[in-house]
Amino acid sequence: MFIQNRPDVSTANVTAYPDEDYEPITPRRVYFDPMDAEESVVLQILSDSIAEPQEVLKLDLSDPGQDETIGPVNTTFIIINDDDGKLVF
Ligand SMILES: [Ca+2]
Ligand SMILES: [Ca+2]
Repeated sequence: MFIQNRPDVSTANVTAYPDEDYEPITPRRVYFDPMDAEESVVLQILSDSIAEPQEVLKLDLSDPGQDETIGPVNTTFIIINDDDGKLVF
């Protein structure tokens, strides 16, 4: 029997700000085929012209379908490296 795992994926802030540093993803389904451990999600990073430290957001998997489970790792962190020059302290 062919059963897909269909959790939701969504973005959450750590130090990056939605609509300022990245386009947030409201919870949406991703589809894992049986024995499939990877799926791709396109995330839009928003550029600015401000020199700033690295910014961090995360992708969370949640709300698996009925009779489905999510493994112990349900979050991945994404680091946005600044490309606007050196910070001066
Ligand atoms: Ca920024
Ligand atoms: Ca910047």
